[in-house]
Amino acid sequence: PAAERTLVLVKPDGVRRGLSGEVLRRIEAKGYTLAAVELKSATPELLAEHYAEHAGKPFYGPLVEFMLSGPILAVVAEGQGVIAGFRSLAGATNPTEAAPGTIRGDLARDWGLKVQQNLVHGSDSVESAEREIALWFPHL
Ligand code: DAT
Ligand code: MG
Repeated sequence: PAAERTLVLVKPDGVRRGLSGEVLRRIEAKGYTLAAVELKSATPELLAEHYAEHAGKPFYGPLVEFMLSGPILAVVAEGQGVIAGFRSLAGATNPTEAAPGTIRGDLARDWGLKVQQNLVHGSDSVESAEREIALWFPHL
């Protein structure tokens, strides 16, 4: 696989639950490198761009509201195949369906919660990764 960079976000539920370090640990344990790590507050404008592909979907409003509910740890991770590799580490979008051993499978829950509270975001393609890194880290 090619050397790549991906955008990882530890979402507000992950930061609130003190799981930022656990997510960083799993990224590093897999052999990826941390190129940037910064605690940020999202804005509606930033999220409108970040989640542009989901605009108009039924879960869009609750998703944006949730992403504004607290600080987010924004991370750029580097390594060969890291875009697909981090999505494997993250597991399926729905925490109930995410396999044990994955970040979402081990650590996220959705009893009484919503699918959007699935702890992490990871870019899904080279194009998304470049676009999302430019949004969250304009100086990189
Ligand atoms: P992923 O984050 O696995 O790339 P996605 O890009 O399809 O998933 O969706 C972005 C986020 O939106 C996802 O992390 C959680 C939320 N979401 C997706 N599908 C949903 C659904 N059916 N109901 C509620 N939230 C959903
Ligand atoms: Mg996605």
